[in-house]
Amino acid sequence: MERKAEIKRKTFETDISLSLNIDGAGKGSIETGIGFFDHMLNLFTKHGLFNMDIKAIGDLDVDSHHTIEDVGIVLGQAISKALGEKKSIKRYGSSFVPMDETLAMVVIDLGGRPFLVFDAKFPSEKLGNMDTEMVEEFFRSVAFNAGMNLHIKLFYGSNTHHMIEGIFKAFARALDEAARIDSRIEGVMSTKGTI
Ligand SMILES: [Mn+2]
Repeated sequence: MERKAEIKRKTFETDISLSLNIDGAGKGSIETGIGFFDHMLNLFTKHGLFNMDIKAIGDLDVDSHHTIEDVGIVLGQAISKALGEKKSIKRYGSSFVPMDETLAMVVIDLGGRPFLVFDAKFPSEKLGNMDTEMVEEFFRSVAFNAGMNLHIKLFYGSNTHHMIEGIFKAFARALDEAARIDSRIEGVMSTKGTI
């Protein structure tokens, strides 16, 4: 059975519809009005082998902040809903992804304790109409709404586009691993019996 979720969220700042299939094939349609962010969410969908559609209309006349933060909230909620009871999932996932001169690492625990460690600094403040400081805010929204412990570290790099792309690909691969069903796992992956 495919693990799926659909979420709609509307505020005075943003109007977002998102559908996620954890057991997808890397296909989707992403429209947030922020070109570089769409590029990153498409990479996430492809490299995690998820299916994801997003339509987000946000107050981009203010800046990219609310739209990116709120897409993160909705994606986090969708991950949590799609995973459901988290029965037989591997729970932990990690990935290193190089992109030319840069190397990114992402480590995930889907154990239900939200936390973000974000260790990355970007030389450019903007890529198109996306504020690069919003990358950290996006992942904070995802982590806290998905109940995910998320550690992101960028070891080195110089091109901001490569650096952020490496992070999103590593995030996709780590999440794909953590969410993967392992038939050897009876119930949930915890000696406590609950995650
Ligand atoms: Mn690119």
